[in-house]
Amino acid sequence: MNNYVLYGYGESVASNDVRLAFAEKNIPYDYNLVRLESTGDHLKDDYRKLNPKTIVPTLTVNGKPICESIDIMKFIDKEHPDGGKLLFPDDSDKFNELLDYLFLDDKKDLGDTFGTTGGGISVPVLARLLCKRPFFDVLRDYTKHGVKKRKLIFIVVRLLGGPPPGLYKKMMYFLAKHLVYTENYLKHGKEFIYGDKYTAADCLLTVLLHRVYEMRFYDVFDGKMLPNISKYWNTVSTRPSYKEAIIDYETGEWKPELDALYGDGANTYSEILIDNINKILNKEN
Ligand SMILES: N[C@@H](CCC(=O)N[C@@H](CS)C(=O)NCC(=O)O)C(=O)O
Repeated sequence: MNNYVLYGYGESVASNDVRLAFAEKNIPYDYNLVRLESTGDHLKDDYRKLNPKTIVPTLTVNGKPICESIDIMKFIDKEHPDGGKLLFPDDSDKFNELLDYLFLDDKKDLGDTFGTTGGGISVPVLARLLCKRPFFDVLRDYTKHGVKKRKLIFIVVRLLGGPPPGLYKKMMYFLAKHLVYTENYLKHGKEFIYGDKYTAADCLLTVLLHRVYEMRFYDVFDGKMLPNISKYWNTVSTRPSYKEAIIDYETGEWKPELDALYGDGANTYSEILIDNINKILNKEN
């Protein structure tokens, strides 16, 4: 029996992807919380030894690390074929393209795919968490970040205390585009994104939609503009794995920051997002 230890953070897209895969496959594991922006624990030497890119998640299998979330998901799927209940049911171009689109690929730019947009729309919260630390500590730690293009981004965000001007507005356009693409993809009328069976693509999409909800873009889910997404969200967020892998692992660090940003209301950029969605939908019709 393998000994699995998962290193992750509660409100992290890629950690949620992996926890969801573990929950769907009913595989037990030990868990180590690695705090990110609020403390910079992922940038310390002991974690860097496990994951030179200094990002979460990492899974150790009998002490040996596997670093990319998608590789971890593929590994456990292969190790636990589960009588054919597979998260990666085939290796077709169609399935791999969908995974690429939904995966948080740190080599791509923010907003390029739905997967990288999840990070982009989180920047206001990340900025507030970074601001809990003195600027020079952030500067010292992030110049050693294992993903080159993230070094400057985090330092600038800490300096400004929020997203650089224009960036969040741009993210609203990207998010609108990816939501409409997903809405159209779901026109196939099947229960899950890749068809009748739950797959790894559903782990990724559930987590992205959770991020959209968590960032308080509530209108997306009201069933008016994007009915297929609404229906899909209802299906995946009522599966036991959603609470087990996502809600039960929240650190509690995000909620006060979201309250400070938006009170008890919706994201202040909701109208801009909705406007973008409507423009894209109108152009299509
Ligand atoms: N491609 C990587 C991306 C992992 C990633 O970007 N993790 C984020 C949290 S979702 C992280 O560690 N952020 C902290 C940082 O970059 O400093 C994977 O899927 O494992």
